[in-house]
Amino acid sequence: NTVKNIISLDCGNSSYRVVLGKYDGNKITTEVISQESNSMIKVQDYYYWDLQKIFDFFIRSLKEVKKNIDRIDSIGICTWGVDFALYDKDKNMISNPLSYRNTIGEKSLNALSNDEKDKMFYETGILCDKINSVFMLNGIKEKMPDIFAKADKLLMIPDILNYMLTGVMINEPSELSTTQILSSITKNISLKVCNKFGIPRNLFSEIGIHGETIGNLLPAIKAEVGIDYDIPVICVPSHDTASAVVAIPTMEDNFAFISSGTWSLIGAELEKTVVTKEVLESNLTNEIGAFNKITILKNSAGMFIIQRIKKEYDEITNRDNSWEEINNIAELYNGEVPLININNNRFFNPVHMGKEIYSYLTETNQIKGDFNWSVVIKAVQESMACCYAQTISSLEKVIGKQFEDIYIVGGGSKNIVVNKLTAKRTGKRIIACSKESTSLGNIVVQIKHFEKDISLKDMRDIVKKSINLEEYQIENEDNSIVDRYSKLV
Ligand code: LRH
Repeated sequence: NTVKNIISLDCGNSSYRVVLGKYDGNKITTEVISQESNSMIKVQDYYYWDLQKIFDFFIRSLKEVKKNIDRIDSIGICTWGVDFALYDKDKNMISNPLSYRNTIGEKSLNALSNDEKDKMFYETGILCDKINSVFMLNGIKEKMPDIFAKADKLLMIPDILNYMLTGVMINEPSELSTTQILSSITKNISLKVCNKFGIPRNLFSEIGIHGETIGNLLPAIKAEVGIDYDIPVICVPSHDTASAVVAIPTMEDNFAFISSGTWSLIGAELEKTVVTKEVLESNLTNEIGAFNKITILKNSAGMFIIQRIKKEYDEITNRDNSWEEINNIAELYNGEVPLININNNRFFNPVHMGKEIYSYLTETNQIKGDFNWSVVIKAVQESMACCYAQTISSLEKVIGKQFEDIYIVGGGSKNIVVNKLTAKRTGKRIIACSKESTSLGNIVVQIKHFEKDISLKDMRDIVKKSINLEEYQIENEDNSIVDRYSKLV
């Protein structure tokens, strides 16, 4: 058995990285080759992503990785969901992708009646949410009509990178389901949604199939990187959540997960979408996962809030504080557990996160007196755990299953404080998996290019042999805190 050298590019909102996975026929060893921070760039009225910069980073990383291995065998791309760019009929990107943290999409969501929102959910399986691409696309139509008129194709962020690398345009299904234009029930573009919003059906390309080749690296890129053989770019579950869920090391069909990064995706894997009133009322959504599985989940604010707080605290202390230092500040607080509704819109993109949280705590009579960081940080940690506990319990109700274990995947799985609190508030066993779960999932799916008969279970077995797990279990001592959290507005 020769070792396969498999490359993953995983782009998150706060950083992107290239990971080399070496697969020896049994397990994968991973190495982070390079990493850079990512951020939205505000130009005049809008926040944009810089895709050319990410592309350049990837090419530099390929040059780097090539130095130490004989051959790159394949490549797969994952990114966050919902964002996209429009291409004209000559296949040129019309403008850099806007970030979902812009507000231009909100108007068209707010214009929908409750009945219309419910209908959108029953049609697509996806919960109406202001970040869904369908609303952004509508915002573009209204605010940037010339751009919309010129649009011939819509590519999601990973589709853009795949296109830059291969010259082939496809729409990958897990990522496309975050638009709310693809129905996760039929797995086809919803003509009803297209017609309702005046979105041309032909903006969409062929829908990719997981494990198949999108195309080979373009000759000019091969020349730039300095290689003379073909490298296939594989259609992996390119929504980071979908790849991270592949990397859950279990042989069970019934498991709960938290994919923890900028966002926290709290959910379970199913064979079919569940489109009931209960799902709708619990704010759950049915996204497309790997190999046509469904991930039913809640899209919750995640590490974004605490990352923002750290940034603000770093700025005022004029140094790069470690996470341990940040956690220690929270430990200084010993009053009653402070709670915020982490999904309240006021925490979506405030000017000052710390102050916004403190105002919330004051307004809800949880705290008096001058601003202090301890209570703010404590509130975020505690509230994240409560949100997880509340969501897992509504998930259990709507799908009629009980979970014993919760797998935490992604960068946030290394947040020990939140892991322990989650164990405490859920009363369940928390299994923290790999920090690089998205890349592991991405890499293990690429194995299908070399081993056609490999199943999703086989992939999870490979992951299981490849990583170390940390477990947390704490008696659930007080349910009243989760109840208190559930009542917050
Ligand atoms: C998580 C995620 C999430 C949302 C958001 C924009 O990284 O992909 O599922 O779609 O980013």
